[in-house]
Amino acid sequence: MGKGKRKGKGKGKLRATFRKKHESKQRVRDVTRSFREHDPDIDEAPGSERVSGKGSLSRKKTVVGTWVEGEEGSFEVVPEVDSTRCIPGRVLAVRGLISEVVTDDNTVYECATRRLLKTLATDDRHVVVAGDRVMFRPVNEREGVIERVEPRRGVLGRMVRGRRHVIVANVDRIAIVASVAQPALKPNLIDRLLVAAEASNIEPLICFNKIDLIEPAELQTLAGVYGQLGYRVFFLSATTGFGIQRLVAEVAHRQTVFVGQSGVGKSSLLNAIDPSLRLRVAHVSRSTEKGRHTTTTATLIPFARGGYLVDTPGIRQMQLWDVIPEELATLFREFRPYVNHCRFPDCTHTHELDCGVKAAVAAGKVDLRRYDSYCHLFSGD
Ligand SMILES: Nc1nc2c(ncn2[C@@H]2O[C@H](COP(=O)(O)OP(=O)(O)OP(=O)(O)O)[C@@H](O)[C@H]2O)c(=O)[nH]1
Ligand SMILES: [Mg+2]
Ligand SMILES: [Zn+2]
Repeated sequence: MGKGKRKGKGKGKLRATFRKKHESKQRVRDVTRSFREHDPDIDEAPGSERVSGKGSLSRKKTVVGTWVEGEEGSFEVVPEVDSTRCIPGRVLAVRGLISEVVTDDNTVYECATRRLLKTLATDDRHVVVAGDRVMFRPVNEREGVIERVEPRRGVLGRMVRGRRHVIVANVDRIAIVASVAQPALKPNLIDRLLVAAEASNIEPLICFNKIDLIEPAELQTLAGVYGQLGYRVFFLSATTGFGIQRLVAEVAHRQTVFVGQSGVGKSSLLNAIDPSLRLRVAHVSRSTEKGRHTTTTATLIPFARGGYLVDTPGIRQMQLWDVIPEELATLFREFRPYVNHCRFPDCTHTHELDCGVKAAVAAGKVDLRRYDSYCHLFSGD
């Protein structure tokens, strides 16, 4: 949404530049066309917008909205909507220009997005994301138009070719799924995802899946390190059902997103948690030991025991966003007691002399492998 520096809540106005309608790229799929039959101007809802200028390529409008606190204390404008015509809902999945929105009474609508929202958005591609809470205007029993996206909390995202990519919004748990074999365990990827969880203030659950493929004792050291840091660790097998009950108790009544490499068994775990889901799973190809991205878009799945489970496509690597190098050390929670012991206030804990973190590693107080992970992330690997 339109971001601003305004300090304080209340009414506000935002000037926005609008593309002229003939430039709109918004002509896909029948559902959009059917909206146009009902309402040929779906992108420009009347009422709170006034056309206040004319240009050959664009024009400006004054949008009346409310300034609200958004992510990390920034303020954004949430447009006013006609509440007599709109109902609240939650976005289950976004497929192209169409979002699947579920209402409180469990009716699912296929929704287009009002063009105003696209204009206010700082990044075109993520006007609406899975997990968003929205206000939408139904046009019939199964289609509607999203008029407003509420400010997000608990956003999981990553960088894709230098751009911010929101995977899912409004979650309160990140289940970091790793497989102990096939594909091989990658502890550095766990650390990377832990940093993402710490940065977005979402509680992580570390899930070691496919425990049936190894001797659990082989995992004690690694799991012990995470356990000592206060992270909750789960040994799981989607195949045998091992550990699943404990995970079920953890995700009930919560919004939990399952992330991890392709083929680690995210969809399989969701099927084990709720066998009625029957999500598609795929065989990991033997030659590459890589999955083939069976799941293609983040999807919220209402959980019978309350809350939502979010299945996501596998990630190959996770480029962090919004983490500046100086911040990284504080996202490794065990470094925090030592960063004040460095001789240089701007110590990066990599090459400097008299570094509190390196001293802690040498003294065995910080795990060496975790420190290596930090160095990899710091160098931008
Ligand atoms: N042995 C064993 N195999 C498992 C287990 N969990 C999943 N698998 C297998 O691992 C493969 C991949 O599982 P998926 O659930 O599709 O993996 P995913 O993480 O959802 O993969 P993407 O959707 O591509 O990201 C399938 O062949 C599953 O049968 C497990 O606990 N033990
Ligand atoms: Mg999957
Ligand atoms: Zn240092």
